[in-house]
Amino acid sequence: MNDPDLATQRFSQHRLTSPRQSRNQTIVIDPLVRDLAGETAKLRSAGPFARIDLLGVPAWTVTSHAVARRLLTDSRLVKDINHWGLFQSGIVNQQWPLIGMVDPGRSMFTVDGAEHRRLRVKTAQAVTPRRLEALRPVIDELTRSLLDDLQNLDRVDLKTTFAQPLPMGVVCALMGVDKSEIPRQMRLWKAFFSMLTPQDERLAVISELDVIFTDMVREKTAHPGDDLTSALILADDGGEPLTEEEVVGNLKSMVAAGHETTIGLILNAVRGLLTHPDQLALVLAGAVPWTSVVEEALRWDPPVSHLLMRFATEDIDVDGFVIEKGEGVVISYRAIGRDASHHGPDADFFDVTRSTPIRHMTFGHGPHICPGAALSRLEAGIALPALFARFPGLRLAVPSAELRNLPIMTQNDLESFPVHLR
Ligand code: STR
Repeated sequence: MNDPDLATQRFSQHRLTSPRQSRNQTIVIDPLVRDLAGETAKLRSAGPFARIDLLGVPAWTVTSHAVARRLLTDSRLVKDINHWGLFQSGIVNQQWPLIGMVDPGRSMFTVDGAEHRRLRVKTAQAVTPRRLEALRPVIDELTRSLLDDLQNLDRVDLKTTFAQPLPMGVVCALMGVDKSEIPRQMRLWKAFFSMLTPQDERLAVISELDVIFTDMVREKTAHPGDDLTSALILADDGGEPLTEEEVVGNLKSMVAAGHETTIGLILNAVRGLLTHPDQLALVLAGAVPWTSVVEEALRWDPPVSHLLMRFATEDIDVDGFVIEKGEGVVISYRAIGRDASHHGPDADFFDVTRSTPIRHMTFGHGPHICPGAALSRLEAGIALPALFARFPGLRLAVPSAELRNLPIMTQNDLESFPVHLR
């Protein structure tokens, strides 16, 4: 179970190469994320398109900001897995460990066009400035109480004590998931995302999550509350109301996306600052706003390394490069954030004083652009200044190079984040 090679070996039956594909160099994405910086560099030098191997399954990835921007509004690239040739032929099936990332059931994450607008509009509408303002005191209060709990400690894991409980607490409050459910949510999503979880166990976790969320939607249908799940159930905009499956799908997506990504944002921002003390000093002196820290962390070290997946409904010619009908396309946001033709020759450097901090595309682009972007900015914008105000002497308890990524192929999240608070 902890043998690092197991995860890859199990899927050797999926290994396949067509003659056309084998002409290209293939970059194997490491399921255990042992060298993310090295992987990003390789992808960048192969760009704007790179052939990648996802546990034996081939796909294209896009590593160029400009090309990704074009493709993300191209209606010939869709999210419905039924357009994937390797899925149609059965080569990709329930045994592939990433199936739950690509085929999580019907939700705004998996449909396009008019159907997508119908599924998405209520969720996106709910994350309005007004709803966010209503959440601000919740975030303030949770931040304060987590920091209070750390008050008399010195060496702690900032992940389990702060970066993780904050976004999970916030998204559960937003969606109406009961507080008592949080430990179980954490355990299930951890198993869902980890590439070390055996596939039969992951499929059981997915079923368990489906049961939990379906029960919750039934309960809220009978007794609506003041939460986004109830709002999704009740929403009446003149169109077809969302089905139970659709509400469950959106709810699952929001809980998954709303915690796993924001953990990475908070930790990666803290790591950037602690490893660039001159820049931290500028921020603490008020010379650089916290918003610039958040945007630079999003660009330089995004919480999402690779976004799976889109499928070509017909051949798509991008400047002479053809994505063939039925092929799968990944967007590699971490490589895109380092695109020198967009961010300049210093793209590889963390620099909170950049004059164009917001030009990154880490939240995506086009119809599927992250509906939680404003919420994550709000959370990080509260959490980071509060953390450094409370513990101005905050420092890493291990060398930055020793921080390990979680074995989550698509995400950029850390195993733990040991710090000294004073
Ligand atoms: C996890 C499993 C599930 O039940 C529903 C979804 C849909 C939304 C996905 C989520 C997934 C995995 C993490 C994602 C999220 C949308 C944004 C988030 C991909 C597949 C990111 O990491 C960008």
